[in-house]
Amino acid sequence: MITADLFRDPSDRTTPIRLGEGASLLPGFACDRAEAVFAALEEVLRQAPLRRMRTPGGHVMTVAMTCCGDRGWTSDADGYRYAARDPASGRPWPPMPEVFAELATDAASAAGYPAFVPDTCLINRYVAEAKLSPHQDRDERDLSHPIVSLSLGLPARFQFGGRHRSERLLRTTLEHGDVVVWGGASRLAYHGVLPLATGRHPMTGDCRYNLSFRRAG
Ligand code: MD3
Ligand code: FE
Repeated sequence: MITADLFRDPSDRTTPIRLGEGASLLPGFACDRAEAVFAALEEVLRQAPLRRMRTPGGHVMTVAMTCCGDRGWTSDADGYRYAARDPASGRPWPPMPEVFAELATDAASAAGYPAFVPDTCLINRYVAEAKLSPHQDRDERDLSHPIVSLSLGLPARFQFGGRHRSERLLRTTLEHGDVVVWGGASRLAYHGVLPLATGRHPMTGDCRYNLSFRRAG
């Protein structure tokens, strides 16, 4: 068997599910604040519009991205990095909304990482067929901080493995309101998102958003 589905009881929206060493799925953790988070997201997107970035290898990503907070992740022909300004506008990234930071701190705490304070949020938007190939996130200065990830809108098939690309990938579905906290040994796990299936969600329409809260500086 190449991949395996993780057991989920759809009626259980409270118990953390262990995805790996240091990684917890909190099903529906953000459902009750999704409306407030989405309103704040729309305001951020007005100030720093989503854009499809170019990879150092010369491809244009299918996922559209933007950021908020003290710095933001960007990619272009020169490589990947965190920068204090939005290269599209030359202005600082929009400030991180309080509802974002509070959600990230609360989720990290529920997963066993007390006092997590993000300094950036990377916002990904997937439309049908958009995907993210397996990769590691290692551009942050101190990899002892976890990453907190929130899914909004259409569901996605998410895959994750180990610290080496050769390790077997497991799959799970990330749904609207789900939060995953990645720390410890899972912080350097390879992970990716399979091409998004067409659909419609009452909050987001034909797309999925993923917000990942990080401490990059
Ligand atoms: C596992 N985003 O932006 S979030 C990314 O759904 C990214 O948009 C995906 O991977 C998305 O870099 C997945 C879940 C996630 C985020 C960071 C991780 C999983 C992670 C870091 C280490 C291990
Ligand atoms: Fe990632």
